[in-house]
Amino acid sequence: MLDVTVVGAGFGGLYMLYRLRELGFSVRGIEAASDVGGAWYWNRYPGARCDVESLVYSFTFSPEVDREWRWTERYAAQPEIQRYISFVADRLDLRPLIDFSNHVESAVFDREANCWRIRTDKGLSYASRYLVLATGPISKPVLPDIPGIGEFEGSYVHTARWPKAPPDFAGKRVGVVGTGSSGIQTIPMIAEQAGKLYVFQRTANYTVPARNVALTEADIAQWDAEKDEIRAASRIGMVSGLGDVLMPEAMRGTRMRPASDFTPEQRREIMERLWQWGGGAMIIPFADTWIDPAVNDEVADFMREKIRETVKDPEVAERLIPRGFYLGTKRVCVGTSYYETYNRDNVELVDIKSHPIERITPRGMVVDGTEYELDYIVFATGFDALTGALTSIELRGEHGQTINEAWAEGPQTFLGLAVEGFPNMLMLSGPGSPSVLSNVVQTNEFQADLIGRFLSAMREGGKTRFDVVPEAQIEWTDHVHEVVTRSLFGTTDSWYVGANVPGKPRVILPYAGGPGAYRAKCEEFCEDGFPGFALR
Ligand code: N01
Repeated sequence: MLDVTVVGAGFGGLYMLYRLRELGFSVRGIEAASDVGGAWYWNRYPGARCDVESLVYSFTFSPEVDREWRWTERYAAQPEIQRYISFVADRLDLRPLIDFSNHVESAVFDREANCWRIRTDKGLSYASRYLVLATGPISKPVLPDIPGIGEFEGSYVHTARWPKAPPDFAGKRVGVVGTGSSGIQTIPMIAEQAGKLYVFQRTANYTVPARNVALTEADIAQWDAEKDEIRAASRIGMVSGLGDVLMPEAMRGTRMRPASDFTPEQRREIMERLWQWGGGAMIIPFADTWIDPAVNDEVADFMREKIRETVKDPEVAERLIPRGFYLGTKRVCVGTSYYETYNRDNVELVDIKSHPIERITPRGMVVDGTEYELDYIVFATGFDALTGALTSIELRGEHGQTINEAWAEGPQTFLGLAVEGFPNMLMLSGPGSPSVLSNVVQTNEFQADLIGRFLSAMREGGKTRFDVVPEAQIEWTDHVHEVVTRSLFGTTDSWYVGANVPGKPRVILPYAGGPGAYRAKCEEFCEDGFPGFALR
């Protein structure tokens, strides 16, 4: 029997494998894709690029990797990130630990044998004392259920399942549905190729300019000097690490302070500087942007002005202006030439909020009685986030109950790490953890280290089974639900609260209390002998 099976070989799964192997556990990885990379393996649509800066969207645990890898751009594109993850897998000799091209269909806890029995679609099976699910927070794509989709005579594709042989849009009529982070990255790229591009927009979101640039020798030298400090800040902050790498110190400082520390003129100047600096920094220019509605409105108004300045047709500009939700409560997008793209003659914005898509026909898509003829439809329609990859596995706990049943009213976890009724099972970046509301790479590292510490303590204490204590799960889940009421996050229908998936319970999915508070809770858990878990 294996000690541990790790499902998923993205950033989290890879590091988990490494850590457990270093600690002397027998461990095996299972990955649905034919290569490492996780989200970065699948999301290879044109324009796919990380909207967190490459220097800080990297592993921090390995001096060898740090020394030998050199990022070329401020915001790395998908191919470079995929090369990075491959480099790490090779450098640390992790590939031999992984069974690729195997999708886990079921994982069932066997009470008698005290182990997880895991099966894949290719017929591989495993028995493992512990199960770690590193299946990724945004890995299960959602295709909208639009009548007639099967009759479409052109081709359609989801951004998160982009074929390795990419579609050739040259001169073609293309429709993109969805204007979240994926949509706004791919729309400008497709517009450059397509004969005609229709963007079907349901909700206008905020997009800030990335202002991506090549990294210079001087940038790398500055990073080397500052990286320990920046990484330390980005481990604990929701704010830091979002766009402030290589930023002058004075600009960084203002982001940690509430808006009321500044006069209206100073605030405007700060926002203008951040807008020009580009990237995620503008998402949260003041510490209370996501807490105080008045501050949020002021930042949102600033961005609305920028959209009006950029888009030449005032009617189109008005349709692109986000309204009706607080800035940041739907994830703000970071893009390149997004608003400028609507000044092109071959791009047309179609409003599907007031008139939803009626149906797909063999020739195209019907909205408000008009048939838009299309050769391709690109669905940039997002993910069943945080829980989708887990609930799509037949995951059965101690009494045969599925995770779907356990989470019928929304996910309940202890520290976002484990679930009552599912002994010896652990998650990385799962619901109830800071996950997508933090630097995910660093949170994965933290959780994987914690799991390593915990399983080592189990081994040293001669224990082979842990169970989440029901009260501990209730307490943590209540805290996750309570802490979100202190911010504006719960106010908006977004994938953060499961609102994008029909029938999914509407509850906050990630822990919104910040990675610093989360780490402190986890440290207490380790230092106090793992209360919340019953060990035997
Ligand atoms: O998905 P989304 P995404 N009919 O859910 C629309 C990460 N990411 O793939 O807002 C019509 O944000 C939907 O409309 P509405 C990042 O965390 C990171 O873009 O629901 N429209 C929305 O416009 C991001 O937040 C990077 O009204 C429908 C869009 O589709 C997360 O992944 C890059 C519809 C979906 O937006 C998800 O981003 C890309 C329907 N039935 C993504 N259903 C990085 O750079 C949905 N929509 C790191």
